Amino acid sequence: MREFVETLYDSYGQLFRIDEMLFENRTAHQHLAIFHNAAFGRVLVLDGIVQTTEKDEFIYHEMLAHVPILAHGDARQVLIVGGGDGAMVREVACHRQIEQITQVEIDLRVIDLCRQHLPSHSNGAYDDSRVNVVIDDGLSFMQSTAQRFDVIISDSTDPIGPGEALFSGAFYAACKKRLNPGGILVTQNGVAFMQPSELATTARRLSNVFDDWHFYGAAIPTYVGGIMTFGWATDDPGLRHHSLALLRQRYAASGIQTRHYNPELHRAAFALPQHVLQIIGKASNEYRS
Ligand code: AG3
Repeated sequence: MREFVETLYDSYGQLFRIDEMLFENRTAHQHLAIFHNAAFGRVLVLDGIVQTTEKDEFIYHEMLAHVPILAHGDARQVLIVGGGDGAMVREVACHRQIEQITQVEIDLRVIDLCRQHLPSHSNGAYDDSRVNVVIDDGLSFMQSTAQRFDVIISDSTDPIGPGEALFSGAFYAACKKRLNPGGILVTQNGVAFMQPSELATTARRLSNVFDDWHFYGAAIPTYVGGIMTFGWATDDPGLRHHSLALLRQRYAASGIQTRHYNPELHRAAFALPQHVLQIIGKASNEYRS
């Protein structure tokens, strides 16, 4: 019996029994493993860090796709940066009004190996004619493309290795330039309790670039240690304060089927605990009384 121990943190982590190893090797960019675990189904690991599992991926992908798309209300052009496992493409493609989905992924092998060994993640979404895959570094793509987007989703690894550039001020500035008016950038931003400095750094960088920025959260079992925070950045502060009635109407009209997302949760996800507000520099006494 083999075990996988995640190496993300020095003194704490999670352990999976490897019931079957499906693939394990280096790609040109990183070490990649896909194995089966009885509790979580197939698990994708990059450079020793769990990226996604069959059992709990829906929480992450639904929250990172549907929150900005339904908040925007009329997204036509969507960009996914990273997301080589294909589940973000799958969730975005559920929205019928979207005309073009561009995905920029640095490592073609991630896409190919996940289509082969993790097929329920993309679930055929790469056959959708609206999807255009670009194999490139996310930062250099953002700095060179002339395209504009209504929603940009940074579905990245942690800021270690190939993912580091996607947490830079230069990346956020490039995203802002490539957003249409009323466009929204959302980002994978780590587990707040375990990665507070990553959160604080992103907060500072987003505040330098965007008129309105915040974070929202979701608890995802295999990103251990509490809620994961997602960065939110736009030039329109109203987009994170929509009424429940409006979100319900958009959700119903979209026809999407979800297992985690719903309009009530959409609104609630922006309510952050005091200790997280402190990390991002937004805690104030009015929340305490
Ligand atoms: N990428 C986010 C993995 C983050 C894991 N890190 C952590 N536990 N802080 C997910 C890619 C899914 N498409």
